Amino acid sequence: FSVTKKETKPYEGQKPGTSGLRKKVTVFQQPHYLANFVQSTFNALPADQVKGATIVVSGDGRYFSKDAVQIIAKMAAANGVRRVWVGQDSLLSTPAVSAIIRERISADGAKATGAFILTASHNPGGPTEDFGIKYNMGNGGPAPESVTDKIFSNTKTITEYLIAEDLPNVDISVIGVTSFTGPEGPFDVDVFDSATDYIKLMKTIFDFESIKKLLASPKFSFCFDGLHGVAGAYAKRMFVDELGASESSLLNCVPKEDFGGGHPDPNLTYAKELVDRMGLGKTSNVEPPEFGAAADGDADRNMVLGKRFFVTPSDSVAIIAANAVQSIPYFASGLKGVASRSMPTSAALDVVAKNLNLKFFEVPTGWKFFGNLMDAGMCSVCGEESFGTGSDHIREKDGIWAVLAWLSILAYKNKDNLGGDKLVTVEDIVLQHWATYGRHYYTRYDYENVDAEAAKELMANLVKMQSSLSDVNKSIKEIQPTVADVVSADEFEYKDPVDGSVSKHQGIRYLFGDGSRLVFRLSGTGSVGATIRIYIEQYEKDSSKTGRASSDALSPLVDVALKFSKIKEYTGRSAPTVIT
Ligand code: VG1
Ligand code: CO
Repeated sequence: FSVTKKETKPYEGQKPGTSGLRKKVTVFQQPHYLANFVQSTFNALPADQVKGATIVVSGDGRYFSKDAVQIIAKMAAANGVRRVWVGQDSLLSTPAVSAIIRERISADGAKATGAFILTASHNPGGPTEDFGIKYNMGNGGPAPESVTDKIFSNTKTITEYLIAEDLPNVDISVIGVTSFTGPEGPFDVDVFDSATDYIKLMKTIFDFESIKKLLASPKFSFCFDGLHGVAGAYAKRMFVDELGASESSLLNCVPKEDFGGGHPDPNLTYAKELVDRMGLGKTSNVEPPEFGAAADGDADRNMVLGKRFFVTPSDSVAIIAANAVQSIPYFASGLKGVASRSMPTSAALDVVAKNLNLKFFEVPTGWKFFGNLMDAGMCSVCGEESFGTGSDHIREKDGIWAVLAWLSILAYKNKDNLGGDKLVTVEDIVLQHWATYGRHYYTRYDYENVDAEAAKELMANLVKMQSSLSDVNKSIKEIQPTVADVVSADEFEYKDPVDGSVSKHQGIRYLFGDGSRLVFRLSGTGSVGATIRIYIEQYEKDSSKTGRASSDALSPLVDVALKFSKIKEYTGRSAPTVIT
């Protein structure tokens, strides 16, 4: 093949958000739009991570992925990349990409130095929906802000990019290596099975035999919803072939370019079919399974449900941390001293960390902040309120890992009981956890796609109000006289303890005397307008009061959050789009 230099002009707005660049497919289909971003990324990397390098290119299989893979392969070839690794049909979950960067070795001993992950995660897919791209580094984690800032600044000045226009398209539905020769030497496209490396890694972490026994127990029943995302490329191999679950326990596990027209977001609103099946939605006469779970489009998120019971993600990570050492072989020698969570995530994990005498870190939203801590051996288990849970086995959150973690905990708690009358259930485990550690009532209100200017003004007002706590408390008391006082208020700022880098403006916090919190942030993953997130949390230590309905317990604080922020006045919205 030969190399062509193409002239181009910068596009505005190619700033990577919380997790890469996410826009409508139609935006990505503009001439050179994707190419500009890819070249800007190559130009932001050290030369040895491009020339002669091995790079992974794949994603959640959403619409436009197959075109994007071919464009990126041609550009990689032209930029001197030695080979690209592609999951069959361009399918690789975000956690599997991370695992492949870290674990996979080519026949000649090469390892990948990075990856283009093609996903917009939980955003809908299809010709009029979203596409996304992000770059992960050699440690398997999302590029840090120092790199994404460089990529963004390159997109603002780009004038040309390199592409091997005459490189034929490679059939990525077929496993195998296709080799080419260019001006600088050989270039390979290596298409491989999407699931093998990932399953191999999971086997080194979990005790598959004990999970198998649990799934085989007549008392236990299991259900997994792939929401038509990339999790489907793993679910049958993992849960059916390896662990012995029945095929009928898998829902929506055929990956589709448009996610079946749905919103591949594992929460109580969008994972409707699973929610109904678990007895939390439409009533039915069929007895729900004991355990249910779902993953998002790129399978890095998870939702865990028991029979008629929802586990909040903030509780989930706390419970995994509290039980990891006994239940999961990977952690048998102890957690590396540290658990950590993103700032808006509830403090349930903090209480566990304190109890187990583990140091813990509070980082800004987005998985990239966990990577440095993990690389430095400071963090084993971490999680986010947004249905993200994971550990230092890779550098992304990991939906299927979280399911296996919960199955491991259930297997451990029931190991002498599989033939008994009644198994220890998901609900039992959570109630026991609350009895030991107290409960963090928690909810998040999302106002999606609101006017960006209005959102900015609302946030600016919340920052301005922070200058006088006495005024804050006066107006809060007028809304709800019974809530505690706000004792501090700030914008969250994080100094990375490993590299000293500082991230500012990471969310507006109002902290109450009784441990309650209100947090306000703008989403960094949307593709149009702005999304305002309000996080509402209240801690209850008294075990006689941990059994209330979450919405009842939180109702005064919710009232304060909505009225104090004047959300209706600013946005014209009388209700959130999604409540989790
Ligand atoms: C959201 C979540 C955040 C998560 C991010 C990426 O970001 O709140 O916790 O890390 O999505 O997840 P934001 O900026 O929209 O609040 V994923 O599964 O979309 O890669
Ligand atoms: Co995701």
